[in-house]
Amino acid sequence: MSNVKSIRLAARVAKRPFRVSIEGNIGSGKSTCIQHFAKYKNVETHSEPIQEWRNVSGHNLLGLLYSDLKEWTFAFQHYVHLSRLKIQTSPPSNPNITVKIFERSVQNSRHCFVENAKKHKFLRDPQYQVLQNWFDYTEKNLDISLDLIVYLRTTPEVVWERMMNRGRKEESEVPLEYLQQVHESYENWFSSRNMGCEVLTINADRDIKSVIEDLERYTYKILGGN
Ligand code: UDP
Ligand code: D5M
Ligand code: MG
Repeated sequence: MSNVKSIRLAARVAKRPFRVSIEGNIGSGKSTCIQHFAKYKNVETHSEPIQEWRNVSGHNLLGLLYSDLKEWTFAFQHYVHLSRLKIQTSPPSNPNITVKIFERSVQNSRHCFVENAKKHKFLRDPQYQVLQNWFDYTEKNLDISLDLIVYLRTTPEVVWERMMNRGRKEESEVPLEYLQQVHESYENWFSSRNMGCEVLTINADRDIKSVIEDLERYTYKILGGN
């Protein structure tokens, strides 16, 4: 149980758990780091539901995405949007939950992957506009706000190597260039004026032990303390 007494204002007023999104490039260590917080009884953790993306009524959407980004980005973004909405807005699993920590966010899809897809023409303009309409509607009508972002910042070469060593079959042909694009999109997103919440940046090129030590140091903040 954390000793955090004060969960920050926005979450308190909205009577919902404090929301933390763990962000970073593919292979930056998000899924590994998120497990670290599962030990707290007042924390609910959500890794990305990769297994769901691999089996949409028998279709492997993640595999299709990387087989042809131009053909499948539109469908993939719709499905990811649904996954992220469920995670971000679902009520906590029990009344003791005061903090929700999840891997990536609706905001990430919008400002990072979808912007990247538009820039590199994986989405055509009508498709991009349809997605923008969904994001606008979602933001206006549902509370998807974040209270803190933890950015596991990496260099593309480091995470490309990790991704290759991890050996997910769908990602086996993903070139370094794609991770460079995703990195640039993250950097652009986080350099924008109006993030809506604090961004805690951690150097995640280092070994996982050092990254976890940093996260330990920031536990109070990550668990909603001021
Ligand atoms: N990994 C690593 N060092 C780190 C973080 C992760 O070697 O500092 C490895 C980890 O064991 C996994 C891969 O890199 O094989 C990607 O980690 P993870 O799936 O947690 O990253 P994500 O893609 O979720 O950000
Ligand atoms: O992310 C899991 C995998 O899913 C990785 O190949 C990136 C991909 N992903 C996740 N979200 C998106 C969006 N919104 N668009 C395109 N691709 C996406 P990992 O970082 O390995 O945990
Ligand atoms: Mg992951």
